[in-house]
Amino acid sequence: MADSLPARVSRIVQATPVHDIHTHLYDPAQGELLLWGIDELLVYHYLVSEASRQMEISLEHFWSATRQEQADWVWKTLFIDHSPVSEACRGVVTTLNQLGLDPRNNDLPRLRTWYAAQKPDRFIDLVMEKANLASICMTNSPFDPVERPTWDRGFTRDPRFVAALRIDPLLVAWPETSDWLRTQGYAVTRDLNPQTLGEVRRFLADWTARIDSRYCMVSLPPSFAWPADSDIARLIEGAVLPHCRDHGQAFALMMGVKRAVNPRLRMAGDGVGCADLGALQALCAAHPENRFLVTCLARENQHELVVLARKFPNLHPFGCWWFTNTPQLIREITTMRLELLGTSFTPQHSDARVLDQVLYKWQHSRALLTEVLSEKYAAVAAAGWAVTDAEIQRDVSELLGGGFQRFLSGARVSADPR
Ligand code: HDL
Ligand code: ZN
Repeated sequence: MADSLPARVSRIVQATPVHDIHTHLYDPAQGELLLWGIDELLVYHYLVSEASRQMEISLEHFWSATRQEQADWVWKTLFIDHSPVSEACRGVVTTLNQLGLDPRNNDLPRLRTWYAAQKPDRFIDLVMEKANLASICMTNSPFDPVERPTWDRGFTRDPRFVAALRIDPLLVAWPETSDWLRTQGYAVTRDLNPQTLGEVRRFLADWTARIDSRYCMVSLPPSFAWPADSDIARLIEGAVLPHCRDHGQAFALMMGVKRAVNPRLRMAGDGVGCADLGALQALCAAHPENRFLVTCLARENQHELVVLARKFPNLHPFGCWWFTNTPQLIREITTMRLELLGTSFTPQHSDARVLDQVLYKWQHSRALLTEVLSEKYAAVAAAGWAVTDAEIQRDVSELLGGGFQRFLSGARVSADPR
């Protein structure tokens, strides 16, 4: 009996390698920066914020504990004392299951023993094969005092790990960052005059070349406005966008994050706010020769983002970012995008911080993409257009990174399924 439509879609989605276009993973040659293992999985900041609501100890006690003790508290709180029904908890279960480990019959010591027996290089290959990843895009920051020395020392790149230049401190903390830039040999002042903007462009060009960056990225608060009489607006207009034009780079905006809403939670303390997408509209309209990759953190911004993408071909929506990376919102957002944009967007990135996480983030996302795509193919078949497997493959390749790669290159999209 011929495969059902969902079965055909599932087979193709599972078999198509994905370009993971935004993660916090690192090249294996960058050593300890690349996190993996059960304790790192459990102290993921998504789980820390969830555990902090029900943990028997104070946050101060938790932060004073060792990583292993922290992992013990998260495991007890979210998996033993309560059922792991949240997306991040289910992710840990999926990850262990994908690794052939039954979390119900493996207590933490047994899981730690298993992980301790893994050889890092072999484990990386195993995880990338199982998750069927074509490439992993890192988040690389010249402002990170731990990461920068790895680039100063230099290392042989693993071609599976590509770079992206993260520039938040440059844009959201200009006065202080200008002082740091001077220590790096860039003749900038706090005043954003032509000389300073030129030196900022030299800094961006130097690091773009150094890491072979695929794009520039910044996360922005809900208050971000453009145009505006502000340092960030002047830096974007006078340095970042000209740099991107000169170097064929897309500019990725991650909009709507409220940093340190609760500082006591440390990395887990960030929140969300509705961004003013009028700024994005103005940027896309004023700079048609620049390419903008955009994801929004607030559910309330998603429809306006999709409508803006209909108006501006230089705007490429991507991902269900962070607090929208839940089955309910992934279904809603991906359906909205397919219904208004067809396949001209990138539905997902993993945002993984721990290598093992790509196992769950892509298993969960592939299942949801299969569900939503099958529904759309069935609807258009009922209207009189049944798709072929070759056309499904063309579309899925587009959605799982092909469209993104073409958008980065600036080429028009024209895929012929024959
Ligand atoms: O700013 C970002 O890139 C966010 O993804 C943050 O890193 C956040 O902490 C995160 O990991 N979200 O998934
Ligand atoms: Zn991220």
